[in-house]
This record gives sequence, C-alpha cells and structure tokens, in this order.
Amino acid sequence: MALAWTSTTCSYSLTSGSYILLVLLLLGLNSGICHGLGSFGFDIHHRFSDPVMQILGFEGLPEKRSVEYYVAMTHRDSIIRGRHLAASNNQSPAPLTFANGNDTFYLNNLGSLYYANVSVGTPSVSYLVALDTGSDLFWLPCDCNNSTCETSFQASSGRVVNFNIYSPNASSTSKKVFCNSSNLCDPNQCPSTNSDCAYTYPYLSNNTSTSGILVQDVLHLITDNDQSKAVNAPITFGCGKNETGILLNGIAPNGLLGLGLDDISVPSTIARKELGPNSFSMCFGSDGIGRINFGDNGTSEQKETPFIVMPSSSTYLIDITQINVGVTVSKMEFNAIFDSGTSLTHLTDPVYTFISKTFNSQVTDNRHSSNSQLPFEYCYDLSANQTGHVIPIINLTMKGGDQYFLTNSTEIIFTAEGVYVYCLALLKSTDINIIGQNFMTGYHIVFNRDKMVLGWKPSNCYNDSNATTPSNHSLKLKAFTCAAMMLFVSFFAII
Ligand SMILES: *[C@@H]1O[C@H](CO)[C@@H](O)[C@H](O)[C@H]1NC(C)=O
Ligand SMILES: *[C@@H]1O[C@H](CO)[C@@H](O)[C@H](O)[C@H]1NC(C)=O
Ligand SMILES: *[C@@H]1O[C@H](CO)[C@@H](O)[C@H](O)[C@H]1NC(C)=O
Ligand SMILES: *[C@@H]1O[C@H](CO)[C@@H](O)[C@H](O)[C@H]1NC(C)=O
Ligand SMILES: *[C@@H]1O[C@H](CO)[C@@H](O)[C@H](O)[C@H]1NC(C)=O
Ligand SMILES: *[C@@H]1O[C@H](CO)[C@@H](O)[C@H](O)[C@H]1NC(C)=O
Ligand SMILES: *[C@@H]1O[C@H](CO)[C@@H](O)[C@H](O)[C@H]1NC(C)=O
Ligand SMILES: *[C@@H]1O[C@H](CO)[C@@H](O)[C@H](O)[C@H]1NC(C)=O
Ligand SMILES: *[C@@H]1O[C@H](CO)[C@@H](O)[C@H](O)[C@H]1NC(C)=O
Ligand SMILES: *[C@@H]1O[C@H](CO)[C@@H](O)[C@H](O)[C@H]1NC(C)=O
Ligand SMILES: *[C@@H]1O[C@H](CO)[C@@H](O)[C@H](O)[C@H]1NC(C)=O
Ligand SMILES: CC(=O)N[C@H]1CO[C@H](CO)[C@@H](O)[C@@H]1O
Repeated sequence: MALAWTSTTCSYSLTSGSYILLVLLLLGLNSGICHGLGSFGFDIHHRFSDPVMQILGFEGLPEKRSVEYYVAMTHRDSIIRGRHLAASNNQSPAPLTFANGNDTFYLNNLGSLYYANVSVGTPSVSYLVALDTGSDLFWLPCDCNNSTCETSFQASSGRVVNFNIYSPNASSTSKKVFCNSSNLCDPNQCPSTNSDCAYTYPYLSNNTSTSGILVQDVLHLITDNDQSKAVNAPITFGCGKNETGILLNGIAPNGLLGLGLDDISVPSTIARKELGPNSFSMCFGSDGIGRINFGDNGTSEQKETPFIVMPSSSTYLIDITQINVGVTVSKMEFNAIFDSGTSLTHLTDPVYTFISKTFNSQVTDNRHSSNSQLPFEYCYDLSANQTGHVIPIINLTMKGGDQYFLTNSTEIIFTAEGVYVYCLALLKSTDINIIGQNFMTGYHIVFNRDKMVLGWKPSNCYNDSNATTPSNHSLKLKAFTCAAMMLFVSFFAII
C-alpha cells in the first residue's frame, strides 16, 4: 500500500488517522418510531488522535480511509472499475446505481461510515453522502453556511476539502413540496396550502437533527450494466438548512441518504416509480470499498432471514435465535437492527455479557490491564513480535436457521500508551440491539423489501471467489503482518 508508513523496527506498517469513531446512532427517531428507545451515547474525546499522530510523525502524510484517500481512490477509479464484476445476476430490468458509480467508500475520519458520491439537480451537482439503513430521510446541506451546516472538512494534514451545498434556486428541476403533502411536514408551520413543507428530523444520537424544508429534484441514477443508461428519479428530500449534534462534528457532513422502509426513503421512491424490483444491496468490503445497487435482490445462494415487521418501525429488524462463540453455543433469542449508519455493533445484556465473557474465556492472549480510555471492554495485549492472534469464531444463527459468521469481530488498536491491543469490537447497549457496520464487513447484503427478507453472502465486493469464508476450525487465525492495518483509537467529542 503506497500510503503505508513503516516503523523503524519494521514490525508493523502503520496507516495513520484510521479513527474508530464511535457511536453514530443515525437511527431515525421520526414518526414515533423510537418511543421507548432512550438515546444513548458514549464518552468520546478528541484529544488522542492528534498527539498520537504528531508523536509518530504522521502529520502531512495522506491518511488511508481519509477524504484524501478517497479522492485518490477516485483518481484510480479506472483501475478499480477494471476489476468490477458484472452485477450479481442478470436481472432484468438491470439494477440501478448512482450516476457517479456504484462504489461506496468507508471513510474513517468521517465517522467510520460508508459514503457514496451522488449527483442531484440540473445542472447536476455531486455530494458525498453517508448511507444509512437505520433512517429514511435523504437530506443534503442546503442554502446554509458554516454556522448551521458543515461546508468543508479539514484533513489532519491540513488540507481542506470543500463540500457542495445544494440550493433549490440553482437547480432548474427543483420543485416545491407543499406542507400538506408529507407527514414529515410540521403542521404548525403550514399557514397556507401553498407553504413550503418545514421538517425537523431527529436522530438517536443526542441533540442530533436536520431541519429545513422538503423539496423535490432529480437524483441521477444509471443502470448498472454495460449500457449505463441514465435514469433520473424524482426524489423528495430534505433541503437541510440547519444541522445539529454529531452532524456538525464530521459525521455525514455532506448529507445522508436514508435507506429505510418508510415511503420517503430513496429505495421506496425508486420502487414506487417502478424503476426496479423493490430490493437493494450494499456490499461492505474489508478494504473499505463497497457497492450499492437498487433493484438487486441477490442470488439463490445467499442465506436469508425474514425481517421482523413492527408497526411504526421502518428499520431492518431481524431475529437472532442462537449464538456460537468458538466451542460454546447458547440459544438466546433477540431482535437487532441492521444499521449501516452505526459503525459499531451494540448489544444489550444478557447477550453482550454472554458473547464477551465466552470470547474472553477462549482467548489465550493476556487481557489488557484496564484502561478507561479504550472504547471496548475486552482487549488483549499483542507483543511486538506477535504475528497473529487466535480468536473464537462468532456465528449468529438467524431466524430460519441460516448462520451469519462475523468476519470482523475484533479491531486492532494502538493505545495512548503506545502499545498494540486487539479488542472484541462490541459495545454494551442499555436499550436496543444494533448490528453495526463493523459486523457487515465482508458481505454482500440484500435488503429485499418485496419478500421482506435480509440476504447475505460473503463477498470482497470485487468478485465472489476471494470472499471471506470461515475456516472449519472453531478458532480463526487473524494474521497481521507488515501490511496489516493498525487502527488508532480516536475519541471524538460529541457536543
Ligand atoms: C446523551 O444524553 C444522556 C441523557 O441526557 C446523557 O446521559 C449522555 O451522557 C449523553 N451522551 C452524550 C454522548 O452526550
Ligand atoms: C458497478 O459494479 C459492477 C460490478 O459490481 C460493474 O460491472 C459496473 O461497471 C459498475 N458500474 C458503475 C457505474 O460503476
Ligand atoms: C463525485 O463524482 C464526480 C463526477 O465523477 C466528481 O467530479 C467528483 O469529484 C466526485 N466527488 C468526490 C467528493 O470525489
Ligand atoms: C450564515 O447565514 C446566516 C443566515 O442565512 C446569516 O445570518 C449569517 O450572517 C451567515 N454567516 C456567515 C459567516 O456567512
Ligand atoms: C465560517 O466562515 C467564516 C467566513 O468564511 C469564517 O470566518 C469562520 O471562521 C468560519 N467558521 C467556522 C466555524 O469554520
Ligand atoms: C430563491 O429564490 C427566491 C425567489 O426568487 C428568493 O425569494 C429566495 O431568497 C432565493 N433563495 C436563496 C437562498 O437564494
Ligand atoms: C437549528 O436547530 C436547532 C434544534 O432544532 C435549534 O435549536 C436552532 O435554533 C436552529 N438554528 C437555526 C439557525 O435555525
Ligand atoms: C429476484 O427477483 C426475480 C424476479 O422478480 C426472481 O425471479 C428471483 O427469484 C429473485 N431472486 C431472489 C434471490 O430473491
Ligand atoms: C517475543 O520477544 C520476546 C522478547 O523480545 C521473547 O521473550 C518472546 O519469546 C518472543 N515471542 C515470540 C513468539 O517469538
Ligand atoms: C459458522 O457459520 C459458517 C457460515 O454459515 C459455517 O460455515 C460454520 O460452520 C459455522 N461455524 C460454527 C463453529 O458454527
Ligand atoms: C484472489 O486471491 C488469489 C490468491 O490469494 C489472488 O492471486 C487473486 O489475485 C485474488 N483475486 C482478486 C480479484 O482479488
Ligand atoms: C476494519 C478492519 O479491521 N477490517 C478487517 C476486517 O476483516 C478483514 C478480514 O478478516 C480484514 O482484512 C480487515 O482489515
């Protein structure tokens, strides 16, 4: 990897600025969905990342998985495109994707989320939006300046990346949305039927919301086949004039695309326009590159589990019936939300304690002596010459019996004390269970809204032959070498 830096001892190659940015609970709170779901969050501080990078001399170097890395990736796009697969099956009509491409990008310093480059309006303007299966509204920063939305992002190298800001006035295809036309419109701000639809859309993270007016404009899509035929989908979305909370802290700074079940979401709109089957897929590659396709219902080889239908909930809720941690099996039934807008997995007790204690009992490395600054409870020391770590395989059995194997149950972290640890990348929740994006790595995941099933299949997002598959042993060896990825914990202040 050209961007890697090798330490003088050459034990590891380090990629800088790979933040594990915690707790991005971008779950829609709208329409009473989340009654009874308290908000929760974690103490996150910014102070580590920069000192760590200064000490190690990373300042000025490009960061893997940073915006700069992403920009570099787009320049190398032709190389990546050359390796693309044909769509997963020869579906007719062809699946759709964003006009700027079906690549999605894992950006660590923008909240450890997957982003896509979408284009909207006439003339078409591009936005780097976070993809969130845990909420419904698509919104863009709109007619705002840096007092109420983020207009730029500063990489730790100092380079400033400016974002595009949407303006209905600047797009000839923008249309007004009237205040009686959506249940998202605030009835108190509807003096006449001619008025704009004012909305406020809150997220589960504390004091985090977007507000503004709903507008309609075209989202530029293309068919994901050889023809790349343009399809302009009229979409109702939020002209987000005022963002608050974590949305002003580097999470989804250039807009967010909700992929939930509600009518307002982009997949729902595409399905209503009969532009394709009512299903979409996301692939989460372990190299940080993914894919998104609308109208993809997967393949017959994929494993599946039904979505749990809850009135008033538009999230992708599934039922887990059994957990295997290495040699230990436990029948425990619980629901969890599949949420690409939350970077880490959060589970409540007794599941959290079962997984972590059982994991701990089967790990042979020394538990890292308690350090309140680590985000995870169970961390283990890695000695400088250690070439791998052996961890128990974790499998979740979904309703219906299919197993979901966790390809990324641990994260390697470089601590403030300057040592390496690996941690079970799981957080304890007090209210809801969320399968976050870290547990989706290595899968092509299908959100089939027609059949109301979740489908999954191991994939590296380039082709399926090199996909991650579990070994037959109950223990999995995760080797890390000079080329391995080292993650720095960075705690990010939530105001
Ligand atoms: C969120 O709000 C709750 C209740 O006010 C508080 O206990 C918690 O610390 C807050 N979390 C964050 C990250 O600010
Ligand atoms: C999308 O990905 C597929 C394979 O996954 C590839 O064949 C196609 O060229 C890509 N399309 C675009 C527009 O990037
Ligand atoms: C998004 O795609 C457009 C068109 O390919 C490109 O000009 C733009 O730079 C991309 N945006 C980012 C943030 O890379
Ligand atoms: C930001 O926009 C607001 C409202 O449009 C305006 O009052 C304020 O002066 C602007 N601030 C800057 C720094 O441009
Ligand atoms: C916002 O923009 C104004 C004018 O460009 C600048 O003076 C100010 O420092 C910016 N504020 C922030 C918080 O970036
Ligand atoms: C958009 O155009 C309308 C009508 O011409 C005008 O009233 C409004 O101030 C404009 N908005 C912006 C943000 O320029
Ligand atoms: C932005 O929204 C927040 C929360 O709804 C509100 O407190 C604040 O006054 C709004 N700011 C502006 C400039 O409208
Ligand atoms: C996808 O949809 C097509 C047509 O609607 C159907 O024939 C096929 O069986 C579906 N595949 C899966 C995996 O659901
Ligand atoms: C690692 O190095 C230490 C001392 O530097 C040594 O005691 C230990 O045996 C080595 N471990 C392995 C697995 O080589
Ligand atoms: C875990 O799940 C995978 C994929 O379904 C399966 O092949 C493997 O046998 C399972 N391993 C255990 C220990 O249950
Ligand atoms: C798949 O793995 C093989 C062996 O590791 C490697 O040679 C090949 O380049 C990989 N193919 C892709 C597309 O990554
Ligand atoms: C972020 C992260 O740790 N990704 C890892 C997920 O697992 C794959 C395969 O085990 C690794 O290659 C990634 O580095």
